[in-house]
Amino acid sequence: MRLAPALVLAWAAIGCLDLGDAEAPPLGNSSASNDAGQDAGADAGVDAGFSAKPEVLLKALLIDPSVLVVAAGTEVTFKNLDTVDHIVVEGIPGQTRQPLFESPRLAYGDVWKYTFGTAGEFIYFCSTHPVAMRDAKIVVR
Ligand SMILES: [Cu+2]
Repeated sequence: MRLAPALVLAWAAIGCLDLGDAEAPPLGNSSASNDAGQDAGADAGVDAGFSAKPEVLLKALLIDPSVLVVAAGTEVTFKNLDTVDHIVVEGIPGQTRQPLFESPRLAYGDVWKYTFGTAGEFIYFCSTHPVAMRDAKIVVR
């Protein structure tokens, strides 16, 4: 199939809008691909790639970011920026099994680091605020 350049441009623009967070379609070598690449680049990076920084902030009784994506073997930093204490625990509130990881009690400014050695998705919560701070996730690839 052969498309007129103007049609390719229009398709690229529509594709960019429609796809939004999805993967950008593989475009040809026209200038449209450069434009689309720039527009979609940030979103595609967030969706497909790793988080910019392997760091989780415990702030305002929130876990930020709620989903962190890292490569296997990454050491993730958890930092408490609240004046109340937090304890980061793998799993969900109320579970009876032993968590895969559990931080010490973190006071304001405290940092705790944990290395995620194997791929998987690890849900965690704060055991001092199990209602407000739960269902956060570390995705390890
Ligand atoms: Cu907490």
